[in-house]
Amino acid sequence: MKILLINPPDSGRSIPEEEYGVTSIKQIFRGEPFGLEVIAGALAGHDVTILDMKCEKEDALWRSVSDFRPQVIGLTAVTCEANTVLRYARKIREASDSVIVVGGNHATCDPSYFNRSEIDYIVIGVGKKSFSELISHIQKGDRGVEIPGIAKTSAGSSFSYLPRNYGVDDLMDHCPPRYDLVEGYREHYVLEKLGMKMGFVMTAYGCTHACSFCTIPGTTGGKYLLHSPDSVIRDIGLLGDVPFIRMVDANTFGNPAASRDLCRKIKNLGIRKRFIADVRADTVVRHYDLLKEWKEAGLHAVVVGFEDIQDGRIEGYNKMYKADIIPRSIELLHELNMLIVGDFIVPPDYTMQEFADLEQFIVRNGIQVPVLSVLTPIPGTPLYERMKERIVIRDLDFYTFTNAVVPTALPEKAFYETFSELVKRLHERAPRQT
Ligand code: B12
Ligand code: SF4
Repeated sequence: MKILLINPPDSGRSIPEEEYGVTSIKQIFRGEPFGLEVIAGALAGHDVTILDMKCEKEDALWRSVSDFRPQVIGLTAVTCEANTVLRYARKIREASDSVIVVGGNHATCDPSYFNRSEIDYIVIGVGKKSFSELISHIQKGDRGVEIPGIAKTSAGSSFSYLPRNYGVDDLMDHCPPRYDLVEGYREHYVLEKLGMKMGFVMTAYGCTHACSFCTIPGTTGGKYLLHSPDSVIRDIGLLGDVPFIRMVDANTFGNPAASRDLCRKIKNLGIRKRFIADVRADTVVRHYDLLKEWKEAGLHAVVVGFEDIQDGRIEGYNKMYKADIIPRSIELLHELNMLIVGDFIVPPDYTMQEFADLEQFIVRNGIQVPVLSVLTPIPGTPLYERMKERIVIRDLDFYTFTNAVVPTALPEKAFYETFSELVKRLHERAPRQT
């Protein structure tokens, strides 16, 4: 069958960018549509194309639909891309009779959002195996089948689907991601400041924790699923001469023993790459030796979701550690000479004093690349349940993690001015090399 997989363009709106002169909020890491490459890996025998609209102009989409004439079109979306994907789906529906499937982070968090006539199926959570099962059924002409983890849309009537009991089988380690399908785009997937190519691999899916704001635990039903070290090494090899490897796990060192095993294999095989991984602050402190081994294996930068510096707020996020672990983890990362990309969440009820304390903390602790986002309740998360009554901005275009979607404690203008000025100051301080 002919299958077209579409990565939507950069979407969404940002008040600090539109009104307060911030230009630096855009992600420092650009990257390939890895979720689509992964699902394409399980579609052997089919004619699959990936269209990355983050690198194309809009007419490429309509050309692809009319020239390639796909029988199935799959779209992926995070929350701020959901409306763009619906817009695409509506236009595709008018122009073709393709089966239209949506998957990815937003489809997983809030599948009912896509229960509309322009969509046929919604794939929830880890989608590699379930989507390949769906394709087999569609090929046989069986479109009514119930597959766990996939919802058939029923616009206008009640919405339900069979939940899937995700397991390592869903990762289908024996089928590598189809990196070849984005080869033509590879020059776009660069580390902005260095202009160096970067490729994605995944070592583990899901997370060992369940922070209240985070969408990741929902993608695996709360499980932490490990890829085999051999499959990770195979994937690094498939990326060829790409110098930077971003491990796009949400939590790379969640199983220290397995992670040590992978690290040693990389070292023993003499693989020489610069790795970027996501790590929890408490993992750095508890498993410093592991980080040290990874440093020797090429770990260059770590993305750490510190989120806040106060115990009360950290507890509210269910991070499961105390604030004092944060400076200790930073100290250890400095000892390793590791580049720290530190994520912090600014809640809409932040006070001037809290803004000042956060800035002081970041500067004092020498976090080289601080990334500030505004607390955003994504449907499907515990945080959303807590905040939903107070939400004043419901348009998902604003769910770029840069806007206050509930009222701010400070006057709104003061909140955005303070946030934007802080982002600009921190950006100016950041080192040229990431
Ligand atoms: C790499 C990455 C990026 C890359 C994206 C590259 C690309 N795709 O074009 C870049 C850096 C550009 C990026 C940008 C942003 N990102 Co981002 N990103 C990630 C990251 C780290 C990894 C994604 C990934 O590759 N996962 C691995 C693959 C295999 O998993 P997957 O994509 O979920 O795919 C699986 C399933 O979802 C499903 N699936 C996915 N798509 C489809 C499609 C179909 C048809 C089917 C059947 C199945 C299916 O099957 C796949 C295999 O199981 C995640 C965190 C994480 N660890 O997941 C955040 C994450 C996805 N990003 C997030 C956010 C918020 C953003 C930004 C808004 C941040 C910002 N302020 O700029 C922007 C959005 C861009 C925009 N404005 O349009 C959030 C999304 C939360 C949400 N619901 O909105 C996440 C979860 C991180 C977080 N902090 O919570 N991001
Ligand atoms: S924020 Fe990080 S540690 Fe917390 S659940 Fe999400 S991925 Fe896991």
